[in-house]
Amino acid sequence: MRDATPGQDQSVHLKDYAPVPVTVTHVDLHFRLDPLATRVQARLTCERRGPGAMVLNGEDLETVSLAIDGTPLGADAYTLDGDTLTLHETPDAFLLETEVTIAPETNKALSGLYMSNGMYCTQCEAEGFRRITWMLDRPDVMATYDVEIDADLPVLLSNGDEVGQGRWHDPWPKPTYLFALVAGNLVATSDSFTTMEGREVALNIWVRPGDEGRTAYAMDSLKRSMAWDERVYGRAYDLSVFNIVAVDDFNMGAMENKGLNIFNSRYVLASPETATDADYANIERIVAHEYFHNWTGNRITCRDWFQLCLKEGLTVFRDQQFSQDERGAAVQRIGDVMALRARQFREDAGPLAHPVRPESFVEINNFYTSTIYEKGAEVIGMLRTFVGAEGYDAGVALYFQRHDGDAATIEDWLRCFEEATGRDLSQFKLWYSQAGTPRVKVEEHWDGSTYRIELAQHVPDTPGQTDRAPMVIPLAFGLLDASGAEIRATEVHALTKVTDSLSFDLPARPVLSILRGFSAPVILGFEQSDADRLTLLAHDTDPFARWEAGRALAKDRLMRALTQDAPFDDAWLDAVATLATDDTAAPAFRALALALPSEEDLAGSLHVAGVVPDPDRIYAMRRSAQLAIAERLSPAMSDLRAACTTPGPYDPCAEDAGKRALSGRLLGLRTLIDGGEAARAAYAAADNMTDRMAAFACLLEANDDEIAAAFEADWKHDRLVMDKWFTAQVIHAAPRDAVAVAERLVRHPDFDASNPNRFRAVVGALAAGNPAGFHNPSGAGYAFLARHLLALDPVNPQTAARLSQAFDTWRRYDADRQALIETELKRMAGTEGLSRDLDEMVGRMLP
Ligand code: B3K
Ligand code: ZN
Repeated sequence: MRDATPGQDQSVHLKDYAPVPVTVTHVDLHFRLDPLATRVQARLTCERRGPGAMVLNGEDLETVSLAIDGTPLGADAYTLDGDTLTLHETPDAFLLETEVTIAPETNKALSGLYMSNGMYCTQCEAEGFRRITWMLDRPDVMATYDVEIDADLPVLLSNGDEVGQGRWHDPWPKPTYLFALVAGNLVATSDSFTTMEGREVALNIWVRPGDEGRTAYAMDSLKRSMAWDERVYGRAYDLSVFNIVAVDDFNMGAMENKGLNIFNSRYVLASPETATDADYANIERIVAHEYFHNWTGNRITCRDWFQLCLKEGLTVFRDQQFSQDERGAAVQRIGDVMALRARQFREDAGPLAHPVRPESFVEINNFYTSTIYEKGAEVIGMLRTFVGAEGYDAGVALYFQRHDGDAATIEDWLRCFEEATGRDLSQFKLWYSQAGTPRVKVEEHWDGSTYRIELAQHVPDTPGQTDRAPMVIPLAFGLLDASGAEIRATEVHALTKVTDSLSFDLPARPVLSILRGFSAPVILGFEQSDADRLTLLAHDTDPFARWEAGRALAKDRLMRALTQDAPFDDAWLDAVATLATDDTAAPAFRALALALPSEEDLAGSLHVAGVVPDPDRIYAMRRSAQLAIAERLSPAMSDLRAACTTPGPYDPCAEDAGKRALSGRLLGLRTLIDGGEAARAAYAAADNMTDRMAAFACLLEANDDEIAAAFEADWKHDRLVMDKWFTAQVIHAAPRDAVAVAERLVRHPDFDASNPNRFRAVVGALAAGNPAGFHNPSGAGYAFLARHLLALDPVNPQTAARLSQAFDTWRRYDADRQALIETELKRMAGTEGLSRDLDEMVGRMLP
């Protein structure tokens, strides 16, 4: 239980937003760095904007002095109360000078100024700046900054342009959350970029000495991102330097601090020997995402944290567009939809469901969710579909022009589209306030000459929300004839009412291809015939719909196997084999088509169908389906695998990565038949980490007793590779062994709970990567997770709270499992001194 005044509501509400009475327009900071006693002197240029006292935020600060316009503050001029400093009476314009000391070395929460491997670094979003000095720590207070860093270290970085050794000036007004400082013994890979405005920008990627050979791909991604944002959105970079720093201890992926992005080292460092194709793709995507924030987030920021999707949803949408352009639209879109369904649909279906723009929170760090990010991106995509590509471009252009330099709201954003296109977006706006994944029911009717589609929408109840209004649901669809030829190209029907229908006069009953490109984040209730799905799988011109048809067939088989013990039929296995061997289809697409719905997906679908999921049975049934596919493909296997070889040295390009993805998938199937023989050969022959990891995973699945030790001996020295080693052993353990494997790994000398990557590599892997292992009927998986979350919480509450989300599906399971999970949730809730972060998460998950 958190120490809080009993009965006091700790929530912050959107409806309570009020601007500050006194603002800060310029911040002048002087740092004298020291691990245990860093001195921070701040000079804040303050201006009155309305009536009321100035209330500054501060956390874990040792206050040394306070003065206004050079005069020290008398004891009655201010109140220091916990985490706030209230100045009772202030002039209309004044200079507030403060001096505090902080201890970066002991800051293991990794928020504010902290140390990682001897390097000083910062993380201020969302509310970390208050752990550095007294300030109005909220996004609608935007100031210019001058920073001076005093330390005996070779590299001293902050935001903006360098104006002297360790001295930085940031001319662009920014909120506190974009502040950054880095100091340490670092080396840079440098390059440059000339903007479309002719500005020469120095680009540096700073890493620890020894890592400089692994920065090339991040640099290449950065330059392509800069060119793309100019070409597609007309946005150019606006400072003389852009710095990226790689840090080993980091709570999330990366951070878009103005001119000084700080990255988790796993999303910067890559070499063919140490990084997989997925790592390369993530580096490209995250470098782009943080760079794109320079306009969508930094130049135009959020008025308050309730508007978080304004920058995150839009920036995810932009990075998805970029990845589609760089890597191929079809495969990228399918991957993005798979991730949305796995994380966001799950979130929307459980106790943590919340709208894209939440109305209240206790700890904002708990709201950096898949709903804000990925559903937020889908909402932008729907907006673009709804107003058309030209309307979207016009709305975005107006947004940049009108709001540059502002802390904006969703209302500001939507108004730009209404004005630019003349469309009324009031119903569309419900996507920001109504939580839950809408269901769209589709029924077809054919009377011999008219084909009619009946549509009905419904938004299920979510915590605190019932009886929702109908939403605007853009449904992209096309029609095929029975031979698979397209008879109507894609058009978009906006479903705006609860029910609606569409009719077409046609000579024969068509095949409907609906929700093309996944045009809306909804769950379709459409009992389409096998014959129609097979036609779509073979012929649909929309690659997403084609993949989806295969997915629906596979899911249907697995669901029937799980609920009725139905065998896997030849028609389905033949269709899978036909697609797998279709060399006119891209290997990456075929790899995706061979992937069965995940255990988690099946558990969620069973729950929706009113069946209690049994994780062990799901695991076993998926394995039998894989075995059936493996047997069906067996005669073609050697030829198929041979066709996946990539010529020449490793190249992370999408085309080669697609071949490796298919090759890895085939090796997994092969291993089910040969017990690991092919995988052993593949492991020995691998000359890159993608192939090596694929073979390693197969060998773990095949219970090879020696492979983990062999891998460790080769890679012990490499932290990022060892993270993979930890994770793979947990997720590829047999369900009954998974907890024991995780228990063994947390006792490994290289396990370090205070490093978030390593903590996630073991504890997160069990909670999210081995469902049947986590849901072990003994409850050992639940106890393991709760124990580690409770141990981490006092040290790093953000990461502990984030991983607690693994419990959010607990209501799906049988009474015994529910009781076991409830015990753990209650144990956590009842723990003295629980962080605000974990307390809020556990409280939302308990009834
Ligand atoms: N804006 C950061 C996320 C900050 C998370 C704070 N708990 C990274 C990003 O979305 O680009
Ligand atoms: Zn972001």
